[in-house]
Amino acid sequence: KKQPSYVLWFTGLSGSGKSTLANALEQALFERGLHTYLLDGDNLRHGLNQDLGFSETDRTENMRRVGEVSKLFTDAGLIVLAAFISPFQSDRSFIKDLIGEENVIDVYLDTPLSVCEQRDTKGLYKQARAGKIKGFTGIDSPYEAPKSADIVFNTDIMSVNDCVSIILAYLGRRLLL
Ligand code: GGZ
Repeated sequence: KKQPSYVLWFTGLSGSGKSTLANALEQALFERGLHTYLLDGDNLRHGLNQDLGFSETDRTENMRRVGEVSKLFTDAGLIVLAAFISPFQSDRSFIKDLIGEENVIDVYLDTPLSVCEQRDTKGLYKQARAGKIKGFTGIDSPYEAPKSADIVFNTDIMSVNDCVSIILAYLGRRLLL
């Protein structure tokens, strides 16, 4: 049986839990015999997008390229998990137009800034507050919250496992597993 192919698009602040959740979900999909590919800021910004910074123009270009790559991987029959801050509504809409609205499921990690900042796994918020990083999302660069995401989680009050179960149930209902 041919597996369904589509994009799971994770959006949210730095430290909101996008990569953690995308990784856990990828593992669960793998265990179901599904073929996936995970794209995130880490693997793309070190390679394909190493020429891009964090200006609004560069973030938009980051999204455009990620969108095109996601489209190629879905054409190849994979489930793509894309984890990017993707702060701008217009860029997220562009992705849906490019790949087809019905083929993109957006998962909004609505974790409060205060919680992301407290986690500060890489110490980036601290540097942003100190003015050592300029244009940091949530501090001095905007994050436009999605108004109609398919799935919304606050990872401050939800465990990774619960989030994974909810997404799997959602995908099951839409016959995407
Ligand atoms: C936001 C930044 C910045 C600035 C470096 N603003 O927590 P992280 O470290 O691992 O994830 C963040 C990552 C964001 O890359 P994306 O490609 O997801 O961003 S976007 O969708 O906006 O293009 C963070 C790190 O890069 N980082 N500087 N100024 N995040």
